[in-house]
Amino acid sequence: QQDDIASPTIKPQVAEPELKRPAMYRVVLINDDYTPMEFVVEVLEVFFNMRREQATQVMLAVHTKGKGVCGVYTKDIAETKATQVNQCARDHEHPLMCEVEPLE
Ligand code: TYC
Repeated sequence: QQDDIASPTIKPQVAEPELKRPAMYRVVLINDDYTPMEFVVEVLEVFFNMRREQATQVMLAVHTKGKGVCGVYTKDIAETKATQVNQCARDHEHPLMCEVEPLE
């Protein structure tokens, strides 16, 4: 009987702190031949809160390199931003494409 007390089968439940950081995702803009540069700059200003100078730099980087990062966010926010950009592009009849890719 004493052994049962010394080696209990019910372990005390100790709450461990949850300290994991959320997975992060890149929102990426893809180059194409038809979307006007000015439209891309405005998209970066409106949806990614960039100033005109930075928006212009990112747009030109996408234009020359083929794609470029607009920002890094948690999954829900990244997917919402990409959806908003793609919808806005469709609304204005531009082929601009925005994608989400996991970081790491
Ligand atoms: N290549 C386009 C042009 O010459 C501009 C552009 C830049 C389009 C970035 C899409 O993601 C893009 N008008």
